[in-house]
Amino acid sequence: RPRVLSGIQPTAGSFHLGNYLGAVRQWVSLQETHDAYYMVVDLHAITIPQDPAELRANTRLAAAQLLAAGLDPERCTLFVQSHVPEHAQLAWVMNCLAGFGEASRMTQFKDKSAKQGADRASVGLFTYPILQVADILLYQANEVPVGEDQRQHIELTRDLAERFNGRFGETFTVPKPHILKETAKIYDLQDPSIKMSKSASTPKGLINLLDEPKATAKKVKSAVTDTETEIRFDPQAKPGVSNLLTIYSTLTGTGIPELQEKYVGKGYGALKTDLAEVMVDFVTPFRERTQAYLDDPETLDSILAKGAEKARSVAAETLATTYDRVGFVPAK
Ligand code: AQP
Repeated sequence: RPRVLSGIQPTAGSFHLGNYLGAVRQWVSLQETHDAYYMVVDLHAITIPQDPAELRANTRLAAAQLLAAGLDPERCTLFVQSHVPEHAQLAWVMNCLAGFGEASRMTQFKDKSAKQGADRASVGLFTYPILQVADILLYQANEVPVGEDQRQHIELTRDLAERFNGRFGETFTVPKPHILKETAKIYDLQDPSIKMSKSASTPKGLINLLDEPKATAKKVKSAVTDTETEIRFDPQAKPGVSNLLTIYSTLTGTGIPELQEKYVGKGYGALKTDLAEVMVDFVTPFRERTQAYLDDPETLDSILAKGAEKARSVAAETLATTYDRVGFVPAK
């Protein structure tokens, strides 16, 4: 079985619809066909200032949401990044292989550091993509299921894997991004020219899966569309309506042409009312399942402990080979 690896940050508490449709939904289906490793990336979460109690709670909350979304610990390896120390260890080696210039070209860093004021951004935020490189290479992943915003980081991973292999001998699998065209980028409901994001979206444009279903329905109903009336998938001319169609189509498994057919002669109001119902039907059981995992922290922690043990066995082997290749004397 080919291997996949991906991670999600525990920073925001609730996952948003972009995280789910762009990434987590793919994770669920890939566990059936791939040897799948999924993690809550708490090391990444401390690249911006964090409250320790919140981080601890949000890490368990993220794991609970992944299980509620359909990850099955019998079918995949689910773990917390800091439980596997090899991530930080391999990241150091990768930091020494990456060029300062190439790291400086990462657009996510530029965007995020600009928001904080460049001088205040941490060195950790700067090397965040290099830690991501280590995350992926440790597991010899063939594919990395992510949203479009992560493409540049996967490219960097490929470059560094090839550089290492060229310099020290074949060591790492060179991974490919697994990005589904339809859901690669879910857009903000109020400003469909930007991606839905926990930091850039306004509260009205961002659908958090754990919000009150009523509030979610309201956000869908007040989504920005355009001044026409026709319901047609055309991301260039009609980004708002097209975003709603993408969300509707993915959550219900109905093709976009079928949806267009269904709404011939109907207005945006009808589309929004129906999509609001679809959303409520999706988030209501999701919230309940998440809460059930949170109510049983022992089971949750033991799932994560088992996942970390399995992840470590793979990660330790890759790290040992890497240390040997770069010339470290083995510890006796
Ligand atoms: N709008 C989106 N459409 C499709 N995929 C998305 N992802 C995020 N936003 C969208 C994907 O979700 C996965 C997990 O993301 P993360 O935990 O690394 O968080 P992020 O990318 O930092 O999420 P945000 O909301 O985009 O955060 P900020 O605002 O801080 O940048 C990833 O696979 C990502 O591609």
